Amino acid sequence: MRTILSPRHAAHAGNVELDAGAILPAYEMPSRAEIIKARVAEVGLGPITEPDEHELATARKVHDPAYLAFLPTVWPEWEKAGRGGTAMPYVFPTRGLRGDVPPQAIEAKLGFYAFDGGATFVKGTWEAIKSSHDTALTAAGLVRSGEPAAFALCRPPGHHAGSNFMGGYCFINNAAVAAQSFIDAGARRVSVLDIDYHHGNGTQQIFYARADVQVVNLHGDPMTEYPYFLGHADERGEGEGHGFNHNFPMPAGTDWSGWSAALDRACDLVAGHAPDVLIVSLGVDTFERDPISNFRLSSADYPRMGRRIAQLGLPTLFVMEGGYAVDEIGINAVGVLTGFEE
Ligand code: Q9C
Ligand code: ZN
Repeated sequence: MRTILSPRHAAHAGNVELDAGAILPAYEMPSRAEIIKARVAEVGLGPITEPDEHELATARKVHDPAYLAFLPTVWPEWEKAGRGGTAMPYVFPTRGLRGDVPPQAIEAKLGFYAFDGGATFVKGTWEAIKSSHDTALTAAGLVRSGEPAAFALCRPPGHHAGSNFMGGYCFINNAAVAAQSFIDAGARRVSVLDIDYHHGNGTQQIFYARADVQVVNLHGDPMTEYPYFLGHADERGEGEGHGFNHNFPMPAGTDWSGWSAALDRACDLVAGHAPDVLIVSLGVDTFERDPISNFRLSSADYPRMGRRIAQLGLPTLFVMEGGYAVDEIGINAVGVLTGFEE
């Protein structure tokens, strides 16, 4: 299968994050994409090409246009306010505060459009966000034109970004934009299977009231795992979307036996939806040595998961999400893809 990757991802670099009482370099760093790219080349998965430019019109159907318009303004406004370093939100309109009046100060706008401090900006961040969005849409176009599968090597990732919020290293929800692009091109049903360690809270929120895009999530139990405030098993969708959202929260320490049982159930739900296309939100932070996660999958498990997904027999778009064990991220992410192609 073809891999789409933009060199512009690398402009999103040098960010810091708050972690366990300290300010550390962000775990989401450029080498992640470069190591995956190197592994794609090493195993000969297929050609690696750059994305085409795409308008934000599709993104405006899954994100609030005002939120999308805000993203490119962050760094210029941050600089105009005399600041440098990493632009990071730190005040949020939580329960009991007003969340309906967009403020003027840039540090307040950041919090207005965020659920945590984990989506941070440096000078090149918007350029990288846009290139990641273009990567997803370009790879989606390949699947639309008949490729059995494609790999969108998106960076930054997207599944924590909701209709009007960023967080967890995510700004534009690349998988959601791709799903919308398939619907706009005539697909009647799409499934998003999110296998990142963290619950895809943004993807769930975007499609929660929709029956056309089914969302199935496998993840760490939000009682103890980030992003905490969404991802419980009783969240089934609302209105027309009721029955089209499925969550499989699992305890810390889950290994292949428990995880693969959930994957089997998730795949049965996808098959039941009979989608025209499957989008896999591909995170490999389920790995046993991931520095910020608590599952125990081994490198040998990733090809197994690819094989199970391939059994669905669906046109499949893989969209890169998380994974922070950088040394093994190439072996693990590409392992899913080679397993899929076997
Ligand atoms: N500061 C994705 O995998 N941080 N995002 C956890 C450490 C947030 C993960 C606490 C993790 C976000 C795309
Ligand atoms: Zn994750």
